[in-house]
Amino acid sequence: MGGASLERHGAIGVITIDNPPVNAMSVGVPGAILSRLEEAGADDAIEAIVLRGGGRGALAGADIAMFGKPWPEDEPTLRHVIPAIERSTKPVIAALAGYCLGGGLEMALSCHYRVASRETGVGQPEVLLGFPPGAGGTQRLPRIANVSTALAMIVDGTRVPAEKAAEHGILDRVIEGDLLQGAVAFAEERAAGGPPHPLARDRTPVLDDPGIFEATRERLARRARGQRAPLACLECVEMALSLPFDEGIRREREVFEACMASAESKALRHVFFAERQARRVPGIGKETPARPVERAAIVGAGTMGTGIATCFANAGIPVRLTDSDGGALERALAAIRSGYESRVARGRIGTADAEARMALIEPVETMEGVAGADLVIEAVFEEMPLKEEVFRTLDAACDEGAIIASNTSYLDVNHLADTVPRRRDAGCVLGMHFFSPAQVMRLLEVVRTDSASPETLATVLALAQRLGKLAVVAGVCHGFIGNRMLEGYTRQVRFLLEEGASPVDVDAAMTGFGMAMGPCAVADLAGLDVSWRKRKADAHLRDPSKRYSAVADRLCERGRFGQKTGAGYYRYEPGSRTPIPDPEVDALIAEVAAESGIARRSIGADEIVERLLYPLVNEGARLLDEGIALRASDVDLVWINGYGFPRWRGGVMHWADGVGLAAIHETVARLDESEDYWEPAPLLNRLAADGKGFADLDRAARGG
Ligand code: T1G
Ligand code: NAD
Repeated sequence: MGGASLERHGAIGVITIDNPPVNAMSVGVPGAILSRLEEAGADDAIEAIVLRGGGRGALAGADIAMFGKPWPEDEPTLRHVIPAIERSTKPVIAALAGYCLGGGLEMALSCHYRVASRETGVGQPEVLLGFPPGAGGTQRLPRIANVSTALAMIVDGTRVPAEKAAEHGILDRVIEGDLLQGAVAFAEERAAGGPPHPLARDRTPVLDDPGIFEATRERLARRARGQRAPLACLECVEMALSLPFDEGIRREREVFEACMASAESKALRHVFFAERQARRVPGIGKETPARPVERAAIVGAGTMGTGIATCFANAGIPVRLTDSDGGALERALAAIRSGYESRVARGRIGTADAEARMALIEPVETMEGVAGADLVIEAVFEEMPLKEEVFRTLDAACDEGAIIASNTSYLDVNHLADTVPRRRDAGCVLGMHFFSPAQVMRLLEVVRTDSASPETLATVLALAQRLGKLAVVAGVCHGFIGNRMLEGYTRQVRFLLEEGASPVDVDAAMTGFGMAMGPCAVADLAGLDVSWRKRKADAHLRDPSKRYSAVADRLCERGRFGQKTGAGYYRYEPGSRTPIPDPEVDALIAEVAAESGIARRSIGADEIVERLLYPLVNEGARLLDEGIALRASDVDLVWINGYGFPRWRGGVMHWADGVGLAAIHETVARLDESEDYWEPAPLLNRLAADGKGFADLDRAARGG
């Protein structure tokens, strides 16, 4: 159990909170802080108190694992610590290092002063967990920083680096060198200066921009559709201006508690732990050595190769890029350069930084040029014979021990490993499935081949973190986790169109649900031609007895490949990405429906949502049963970070648990009677019969 200690440094009492790894306010910690505060207060030799986190110094706030669980009745909480700090007649100085977040920052804001080392980040990330700060953050921060700064921090949950925080008055000093020494020196100065020592509660908020609430409200209406917490944050900050301090604190707590009990918050907390759970991979432990990746190479400088090379450069890793088509290589470099130029123009990165990143990308003319790389990612066309050939050439060109990864979307990576037996036997082949645009999308599916060694996997997982990616491990199958599930989703889109929904109906239902984009708009953005070509190539494999919709094929036959041809499910004005409903498409769909003898009807949003999401749930259950996905929460992460599923709904499997698997099973079984592709997954049958959810399954797998 965590605690807190008190040490004397001359006339300064230093309280160190000790609850590794991030000094969260778990049961026992607030009580220990209170006791140390009392001791320091009673000690006449102490003139001022420094309060800091132990270890690397983080103060991560409330213990998230405790939410929704009962807090022992006689145990003090952070909300007892804060008034005790404010009552202290000796000045209390928060000394911050690493991260100071949530309740950690709220505690620091209640101190008389705050100092921090330069690499510290401060923030109120509560909104990302579905609630506003609940220990006074919404009332104190706007009294310390100006209102628009506080509002942005609380509504968006963004972290502010120490230097910026000092500019905003959140920190009184940024300490160079040893933090403890600097904090003690600062405390001595303030103690010598004598009272009064300022408290946030006594200050008046400064409304620096009178239009800020309205502007933020409008922004949230667009960006945070369907979510409650961001708006709740805004309302709480507004109260800092309209209510007396103590009344504001009371109201903040009410809003906090209501939000904490919401499905939205439950979902976001689920995602927080899911992200940390995803790093736990059977057979890989802290003791598994990860090899350093000092140099990388990418083969294929198309859409994906270009984005992946950018990822490496952004992470400071030298990367070689090659393509059999010299023109493609030139275009890739031009695209990367213009990407950086636009980031410079928008003030995201400095010119020198952009140049430095550009310099890390080295074009090479042949695949032999990848020699010396620790890891090579293949991103050529999605054709097995071509990839086999590329793998063989790479195997000959690469150093012994170098990892060869494929960015294939669907193909059998075990088969690819078999084409390079020596490297397969060394455990050095696997899939690294990036998502487009690779430099933006956070998801990386790490496809674990049967032969991949624990070291290779550990290396790639560590690399993913350096690249800023969220890695989810998937087994080998057609399409892995995400794309395999996608098939049922897009199939139902075409069926619904035939049955009477328009592209606008489908997209509006799904964005209304919270998806980042509707499926028809996504198809237009990604391009309809690639899957069309694939469907034509695989036509002989299709079961002719099963329902098939020709809607997408028919669009492609008319040259409607999506945005790139100015027309797909929608039409587009030249240079614009705004989808415009097109009567020609409506007529085309009606024609296809008539040919198939389908009577058209009007279809409501609820039915659209069910018809598109239930196949995801059903396929997700199959992936779990087959061991392709390690846990349901991994499936959630894939759909949130790769396919625009709303994070605040917790991912598709978490959402399904909320709907109830028995209810979903009933609908799936009913649809199965009249339409192909709906056969309930065995796992869905079992869980529904047992009255269980996917969370129960995950919990059992964790052994608790
Ligand atoms: N509570 C419980 N466990 C936490 C935790 C927390 N607040 N923060 C981190 N952990 C665990 C995490 O699960 C992991 O465990 C380990 O610590 C290392 O974390 C009243 C109500 C601090 C930036 O939202 O953003 O205060 O998986 O792997 O990448 O208003 O953790 O190893 O077993 O993420 O270095 C607000 C959440 C709470 C901060 C460190 N605070 N944490 O990142 O390591 S609400 C937050 C983070 C609140 C008040 C309210 C990050 C980090 P394990 P990690 P990291
Ligand atoms: P792309 O057509 O944009 O680029 C492929 C590049 O590979 C072309 O520049 C081509 O010249 C090059 N190439 C072909 N043969 C080569 C060879 N022998 N040696 C070197 N270069 C060669 O394709 P893409 O969209 O970037 O897809 C690449 C891979 O990534 C595919 O396997 C695809 O399935 C996968 N993928 C694509 C996406 C996506 O959204 N586009 C997403 C994830 C994964």
